[in-house]
Amino acid sequence: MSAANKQTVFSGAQPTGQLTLGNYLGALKNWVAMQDEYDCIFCVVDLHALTVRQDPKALTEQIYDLAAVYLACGLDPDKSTIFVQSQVPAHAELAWILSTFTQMGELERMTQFKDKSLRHRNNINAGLFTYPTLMAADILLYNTHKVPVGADQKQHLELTRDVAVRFNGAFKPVFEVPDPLIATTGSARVKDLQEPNKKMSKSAESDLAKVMLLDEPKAIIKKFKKAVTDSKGVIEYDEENQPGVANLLNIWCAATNNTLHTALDHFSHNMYGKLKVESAEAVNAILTPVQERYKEISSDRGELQRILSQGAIAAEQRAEEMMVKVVDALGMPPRLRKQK
Ligand code: ATP
Ligand code: LTN
Repeated sequence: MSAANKQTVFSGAQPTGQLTLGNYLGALKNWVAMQDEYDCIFCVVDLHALTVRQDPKALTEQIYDLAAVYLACGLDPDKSTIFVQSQVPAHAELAWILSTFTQMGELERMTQFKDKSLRHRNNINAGLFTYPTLMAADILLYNTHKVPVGADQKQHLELTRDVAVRFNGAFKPVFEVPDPLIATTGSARVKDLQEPNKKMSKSAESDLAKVMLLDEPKAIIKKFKKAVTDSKGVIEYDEENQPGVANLLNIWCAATNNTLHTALDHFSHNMYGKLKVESAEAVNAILTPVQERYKEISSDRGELQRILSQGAIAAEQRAEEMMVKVVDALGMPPRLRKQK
């Protein structure tokens, strides 16, 4: 199928530090699988990362690092558009416009805003509050049909849809109204290994809580062995009463592409030790090749920059086509930038 007949997919992650197994199983693994069927656009959302204070030198490294991880996981610049958000200024421009179509009350309800303002009490900046309007701009700029994300992003996607419908209703149908694509299995919400009621997050303080994509195999085994379970001693799937065991089962399923049914068949009548070790081994089997590719890709910064510039040029052209329609709908003078 040619790109013209394919539906468009957009997704992104923030360059706020190394990715976790949660990012991989909840997002990246699914992105890679969509590249043939969809016209895919994958972004390093560096403007979003500014909502938490970043050191400039570290931010540069984190941006290239994340792009290298994208490629190492299997995102392919020959199939998909891969770029850095700040290199396409239309994202920030449309975000401003969309912020005027978003109510304060809607933004106040966002759980990510509430969580992050609790964690960064001395820097509750306006960008943290309007974060979802920038995310809506990312998505709506490209006539996106599908947005593959982890379950934590569902609320932001609902807001994006509401804003698109509101704008279209006020003027004319300019934006495609996107659908979220959230896995129905446990991989959409990988949990913290120490506090299995919380999502596994890059920014968790405890090292044992999160498995990083670039962790050494030995460290991964150690983290799984120390994962918090319970005192029941039976392997059953019960998210409420045995969240730690449920999380390990979900991770094993996602890493081996097995169903929960198979997992329960395989592990019932066993002790937690076997579940922990086999989950760690399954994770190592998928991460080791990613780590090898990452080493190779990140050693050539020039090539990485070339790929990202090529992606940004392609993205910019598409974004500009949308901005032409947006300013027209709003009644503002035509864009001066040349269309290619
Ligand atoms: P932070 O933890 O710093 O808030 P994050 O990892 O949640 O960051 P991103 O890097 O922007 O944020 O997330 C990239 C993608 O990974 C998103 O699609 C998000 O839904 C997904 N994701 C993040 N954590 C998990 C998790 N624990 N389980 C499943 N998917 C996740
Ligand atoms: N908020 C998202 C990252 C993100 C995103 C997007 C995801 C920014 N813009 C557009 C999908 C589509 C997160 O995962 N924390």
